[in-house]
Amino acid sequence: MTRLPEPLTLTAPHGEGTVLSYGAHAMSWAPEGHEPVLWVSSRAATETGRAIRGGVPVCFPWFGPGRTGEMTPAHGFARITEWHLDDQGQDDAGNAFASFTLTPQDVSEQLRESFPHEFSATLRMSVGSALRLELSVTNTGEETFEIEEALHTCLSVGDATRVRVRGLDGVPFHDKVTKEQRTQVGDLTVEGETDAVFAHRGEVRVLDPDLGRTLVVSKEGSDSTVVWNPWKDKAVGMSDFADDEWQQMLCVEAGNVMGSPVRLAAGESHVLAQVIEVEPLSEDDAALQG
Ligand code: TA6
Repeated sequence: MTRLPEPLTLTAPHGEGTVLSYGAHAMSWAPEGHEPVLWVSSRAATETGRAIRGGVPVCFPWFGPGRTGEMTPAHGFARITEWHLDDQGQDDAGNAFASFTLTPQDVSEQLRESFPHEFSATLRMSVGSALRLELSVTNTGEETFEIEEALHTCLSVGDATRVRVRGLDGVPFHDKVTKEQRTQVGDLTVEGETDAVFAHRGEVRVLDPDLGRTLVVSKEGSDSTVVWNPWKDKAVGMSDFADDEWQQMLCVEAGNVMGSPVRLAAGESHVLAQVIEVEPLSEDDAALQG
């Protein structure tokens, strides 16, 4: 294990962020005039070889233990591997961006055995008044393969027990806590350990009465939306969670996981994107939480 690389700072007129080449890991983003939007644990790993708790881990080429339920490391090898910075600058809209690539040659031989395919992955982070993350995967080999992927976005919230996630009403989901198939009714609220994989392609809005803001989370090329909060009991058992931090975070993840893998024939590519913007909380929504 070695110390993490220095973060790359992306500075734009309407926002600023930081990203590591290790895992192509977005670590921070704050739009002009707002508090930081991404949460990172105070006990997050500071050395390579371990996943970083918080920011936006890139889950690839599998999610969690994979569809076999036995894959290691959890969430694949991309987030614990050094990516190559291959471009950075300002785009025509004035956003600051950086782009990283990963190929099998960058992955340790041992980890590569779990996914013996030729691929090229690119993670592009763009910051300004919005945060845009794009994971593009190309099958550069001769054989068709399937992947799972997710942008495991950890949002900073004032109090997870008081936020409401709007946009999932009526959406079916797999409850990873109870192992049940269920359907969401109304806004999602966090009343215990929450670990849900929704069959969902649209936008969600995270209403945060304590920070007085709405985080608008939209996406492209994604059939799964994952919502996760470990709650206090599970967080206490995680060394990279300070005991009370679970209440200041909520993961809302764009992905293609479990029953919605991405299948790529030779030469095919797929892009998964997530965009986060900050809006003020409406008076009606603020009143909801009292
Ligand atoms: O995205 C939710 C989830 O799959 C949960 O099941 C939980 O395991 C979380 O990811 C964190 O995973 P990690 O490997 O980063 O501890």
